[in-house]
Parts: sequence; C-alpha cells; structure tokens
Amino acid sequence: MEDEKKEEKVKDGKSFLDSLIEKLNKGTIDRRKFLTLAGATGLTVLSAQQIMAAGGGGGMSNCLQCHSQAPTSFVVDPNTQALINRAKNLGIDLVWDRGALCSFSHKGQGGVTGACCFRCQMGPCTLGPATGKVYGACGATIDIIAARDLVRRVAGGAASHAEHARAAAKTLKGVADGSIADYEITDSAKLDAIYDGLGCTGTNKALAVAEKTLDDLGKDEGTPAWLEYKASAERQTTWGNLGILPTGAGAEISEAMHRTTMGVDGDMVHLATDALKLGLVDGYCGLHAATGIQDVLFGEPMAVFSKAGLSVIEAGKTNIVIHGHEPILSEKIVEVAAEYSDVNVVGMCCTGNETLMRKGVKAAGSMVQAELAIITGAVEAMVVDVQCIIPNLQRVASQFHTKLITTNPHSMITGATHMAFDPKNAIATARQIVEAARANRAARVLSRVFIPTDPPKDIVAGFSVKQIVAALSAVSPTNPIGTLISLIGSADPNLRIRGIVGIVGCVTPRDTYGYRHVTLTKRLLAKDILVVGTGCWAHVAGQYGLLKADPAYPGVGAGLKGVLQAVAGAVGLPALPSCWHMGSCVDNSRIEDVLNAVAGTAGVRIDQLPVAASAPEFITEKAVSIGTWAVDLGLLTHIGGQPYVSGSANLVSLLTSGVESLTGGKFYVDKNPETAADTIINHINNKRADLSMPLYP
Ligand code: BF8
Repeated sequence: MEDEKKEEKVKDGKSFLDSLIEKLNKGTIDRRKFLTLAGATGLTVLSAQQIMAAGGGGGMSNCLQCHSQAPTSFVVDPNTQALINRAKNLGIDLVWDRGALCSFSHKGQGGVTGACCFRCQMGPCTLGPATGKVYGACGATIDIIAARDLVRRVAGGAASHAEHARAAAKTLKGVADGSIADYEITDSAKLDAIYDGLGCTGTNKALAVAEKTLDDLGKDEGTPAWLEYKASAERQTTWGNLGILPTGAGAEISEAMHRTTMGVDGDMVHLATDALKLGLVDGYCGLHAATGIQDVLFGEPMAVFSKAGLSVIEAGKTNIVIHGHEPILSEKIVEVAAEYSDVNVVGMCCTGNETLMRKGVKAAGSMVQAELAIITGAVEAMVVDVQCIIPNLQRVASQFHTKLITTNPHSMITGATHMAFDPKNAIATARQIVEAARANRAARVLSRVFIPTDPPKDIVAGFSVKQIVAALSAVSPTNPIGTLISLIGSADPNLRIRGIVGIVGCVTPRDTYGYRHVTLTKRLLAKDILVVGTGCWAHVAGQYGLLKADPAYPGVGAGLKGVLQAVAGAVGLPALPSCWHMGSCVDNSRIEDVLNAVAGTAGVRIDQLPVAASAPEFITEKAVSIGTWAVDLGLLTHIGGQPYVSGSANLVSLLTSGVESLTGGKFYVDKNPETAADTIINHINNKRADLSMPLYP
C-alpha cells in the first residue's frame, strides 16, 4: 500500500515535470520559472542533462537551486534583487542563471572533482566515480591529473597579475624616458622607497624601477628583485630551502605549462611544489609590482569617502561604468569626465576599487553585478580593460543602447566596440570615450530605464599601509606598529584585537549574493577580529554597510569597537568603518606589508601570528594563485569550495594538511561561512595560546 502510494507520487511528479519541460520547449515559461516550479514541488532530482536538453539553446541551470545556503530573507542589497527581478521580467539571463554547462561537472562528479584530463587526444579521460577508471590512457592517475590542472590554474592567475604589472611598468618606463606625456610621477616618496628597496642604480629612478620590474618578468636566472625587496628574510630562507624560489614570471609560467603538458611531470608532490612556486610569482612579480608602480604613478591611497551600490548610476546623467583591473586608462577617463557636469563615472570590480581608493570614484558593484548595471538601461558606456569581464556583457548590452567598449589589445569581445588604448594617447582616448558616451545618451530609451531606488551606501576606503600607519601614528607617534601589536596583546575586553583576517576575492553566483562574505565578516567582527579586505568582497561589504563610518559600530565586539573609537578619536573623526578596505586584488600585497611589519616588529613569523586569510566566494584562477601565495606566506587560507581537486584525496590532504609542515600555511575548504568563521576563530585562539597571549572567550 505504502509502495503504491509512493509510486503514484513519483508518477504525478514525473507527469508534472514532463508538462513543465513541454512548456519550456514551447517557450511559454522561461528557465528561471521552470526551475522555481520544479524546485518548489521538490522535483530537484531532475538531471542537469534534461534541463540542458530542454528549451533549445542557452542551456542554463540556476546555481542557487543547488548551492544557496542563505535564508530566503537574506539580502545584501535590495537594488541587486530588484535588478535580478527586472532581468527576469525582460527575459535576460544572468550569471545566477547560467550554471555549469559541462555535463561531466554534474555527472558522476567528474569535472568538478578534477578528474577530467584534456592534455592529449587519446582522451579525454575521466577517472573516479564517473567512470570507475583509476588511470587514464597514458596511465596518469587522478592525483597527477588534478595536480597538473591546479598548476595550470595557478599559472593562469599568476600570468594575469604579471601582465598587470607589465602594463604598469611599461607606462612608468614611458614616463621615465619621455615617450609618454599623459602620465607623471605622482608619488615621488613611494618611487624613492621602491628604488631603494629594489636595489636600483642610476639617476633616472623611475626608469630604473620600471626596468627592474620588467626584468623580473623576463629573466630566467636569479630571484625576482621584488621578492627580495618585499618578502621577509625568514620567508626567503624557508622558500629557498624548499626549492621554490622562482626566477622570472615568464620563465616560470612557461615551465609550468611545459611540466603539465602530456608526458612530462608525473609526480603529484613535485607538481604541487610548482604551484607553491607560482604563488610566489603571483605575489612578487605580479601583486607587489603592480601595486607599487601604480602608487608611484597615481599616488598611494589615503582615506576617501564615497558611495557604494548600483544606484550610484544616475538617471539624469550620462553614465560611464569603468570595469576591469588595470586603472591606467580609467584614471584618465575620470580626469577627463570631471570636465563635464553631465557625466557620471562609476567603478566596477577592481578597476572600480583602484579608482575608488585613489580618486573616490563611486563604486557601482562587483563582477557579478556588471550585467545588472547594464540592465538599469541608463549606462551609456561600459568601458572595460582586462580580467573578470564576462563576454555575456555584450549579449546584455545588445538589448539596450549601452556601448560595451573594449580597450586593451589583449581583450576583445565579439560585437563590442573596440577603442584601442595606448598610454601615449591616453587623454585623447579618454576624451573619445567620454564623447562617445555623451553622444550615446540620445539613444537611451526612457521606458527601458530602471534604476532601483535604495540609495547608495556611505563608505570609507583608502586603507593603504601609509594610511594605516598614519592613523596608528596619531595614537602613538613613535611606535605605530608597536601600538597595533599591543592592542593584539591586550587583556582589556573593551580595547583589544583578537586577530586580523583578510577577506578577499570574488562573489560567487553559486550562492545568494554576498551571503558568505557578509556572514563571515559579521561573525569575525563580533569576536573582536579586525577585518581588512580587497576585491569584490569590498563591494559587498560596502553595499551591506560594513564600510560605513558608523559611530554605533553595529555588531562589532566591544574590544574592537574600543580600538576603532580610539583610533578615530586620535585622527579627529567621529568613527572609522568597521572593516578596512585595502584596495583591489593586486593590493593584497598591502596586506602582506602589514603582516610583515607586525611579524617583524614582534620578532615572530607570519605563521605564528593570530591571523588568517579567506576567500569565501572565490571563482577565478587569480584567486587560486593569490590563495597559494597566502599559503606560501604561512597563512591559514580559507576558501569557499574545492578548486576542482577534490577527486584526489592525496592532493587535498597535501594542500589542507601536509603543506603546513613546509610553509606553516595551509588551505582550509568550507563553503559554510558560519562553520568557517568558527574554524578561523579557533585557529586565531590557538595561535594566541602558542604565543602566550591573553585568551578571550
Ligand atoms: O581581481 S575579486 S571577480 S574583480 S578575481 Fe575578479 Fe574576483 Fe572580483 Fe578583482 Ni579579484
């Protein structure tokens, strides 16, 4: 009887499902509605293949159906929700709708676990539960396949940051040799510091710094000058003993591609050490070099007040969104646009962070909100440089009047307008772009304009090392870092810092917008942990109010609140933000500078400090390579998901445990921000105990 009832239920469900699929195929419902209805009735067992097969091209699945952990009431930013709904009404799919399309990814857990190999034409081979195979056509095991792919991902991330540094260095070189007139040295004190730090010689300091940096990218012998400048002596010795000190970025990335091609490196541990080496390439040939040179060209950031959220787009203005990572052209767009009272420039992703930090440009949003900015119908131009620019932006832009303008010779998108950028003609190109946007305003269709009404949030950004030291110097002019250390060692429950956590990286569309970032950040703040951060985390934090200088410090523990109040009082401000925005993703270099200063002054290693790193919503290769560098530094590095390696239990064990005996750092994987917070807090408590610091409840 019971069985019959069950069978009936299954039959009912199946016919309901069939009717939904029929409607989907006829186009009488869209995929989002389809998935909502299927999910609401508990019919979530439908295979991804069926969903993909239904409804013709596009093949979307909604990631939130499988991955969201947030309570339904959780909202970071009502404007984001409003624009997601707007897109749905317009029949436009978003990053949240286009889930993984590779059938291996959901079938037998092949792709997502790192068990698929495409290195030669004998395959592709898929190992593990998907096929029951334990080695591929060439004999490569899942350990080798997963490690090779991890190395390639880290190489991809390191290459992104190395190319970012190259663009900055070539611009500086042009300024130094007089071939580029549109830029100048803005921060000569920073130039002096880098010149000395890199051990440069010659009277043209800018030229010497640019050439040293470019040399780090090109050489294949010796250690990068930026690594010798920025990494502590202890780290350099540790990495030297491990044999992971890199030479130059180009040589190391080339070697990594070679080692991971078919039939070269077939040892998991040997491969994994190459990932550790590439993490150092990223950190020093990429992050530090890019940050340092951009500071020379555009100034080291100091505190700025601005606004965050999609409603920084203004109905009454010509709106230009600057998006990507390299701020070289965008700096000029901001300058040129300031001449026009009718133009509103707003920032997206890390180009947004760069221009926010130095010029106070309003922050429109994170990478996953780029489509939403266009959906407002009020963006005349979205100007993009490189990285995190999803090709779908053009598909969305084509449904509005928005011009998507690519500018970098390495980055073109089919259908977009390409306006080639050369730093030699920066101002002219910037003016051409601003004028093109203004001319495009006439094409705006008023009936298509939908700018959500929740006002943008107040934010404070610009927490460079210089700014942090300046703020602490107001408390203790002779020993600012010592002050920070004494606050970490404090036993006063109303004036203490339990530890420091850097929360960085992307926003995942595989969860409700910003849920993991906000949940983790709030839990740490409540426990007196100072949260510093970069990248798309900063956009989420800003939109949620965590970067607001609010004297009430909502949700902040009494100890940290006391610290923030004391520092704010010393610098003459009513309040500081609860979290400190340290910049774009390359500005993670600034976090190492702070950690080195603290560890050096305290006379301990970074891995002994009560600190940690977290990228709870990482999605890009760049985040994987930055995370690997953080492990090199000795940090517990939390990531909110496996970077396609979980099929290899041995590699997972090496990355989350074994590596700790080598560098002092390790990865910790947890997509649940609540348990991740508990683990990070425990880690910090343990480090405090090891250093005989006061223990907090
Ligand atoms: O470099 S945080 S989505 S924008 S990769 Fe990209 Fe990730 Fe955003 Fe900045 Ni970083």
